[in-house]
Amino acid sequence: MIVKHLNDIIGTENDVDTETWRSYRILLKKDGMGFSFHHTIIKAGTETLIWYKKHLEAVYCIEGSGEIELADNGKIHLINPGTLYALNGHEKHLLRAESDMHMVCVFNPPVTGREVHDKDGSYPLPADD
Ligand code: 9YT
Repeated sequence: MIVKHLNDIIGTENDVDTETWRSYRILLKKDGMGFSFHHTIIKAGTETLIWYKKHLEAVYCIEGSGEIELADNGKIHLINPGTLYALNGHEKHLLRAESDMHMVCVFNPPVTGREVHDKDGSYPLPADD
């Protein structure tokens, strides 16, 4: 059994801070669960282009508000506490935060640690996947 607290993650190598989001990576590939589990803060007033070509991600908002726009058709979905979106089609999208949005995120396959978006908004797969 694994037990962790957010306080065990903050300020460590599993606390990944970028211009538009900060991700506390609580469970990683090495934890052996088959997914990774993150608490992510999308920073207020930001827009992030994301396109997980090699991962599936589910995202559940627990605080804050914003929107997700699908790049293919311009469709916008509002996000507020209780909203879940699941990128089951590797959808390219723009994520905008009106206020700091706290999101619980699950990735399959799991991320390994320090991944940040490449120029397309994607994460690489580890060499053995
Ligand atoms: C919602 C989303 O994908 N935000 C970008 C960061 C990602 N959730 C992560 O690596 O934790």
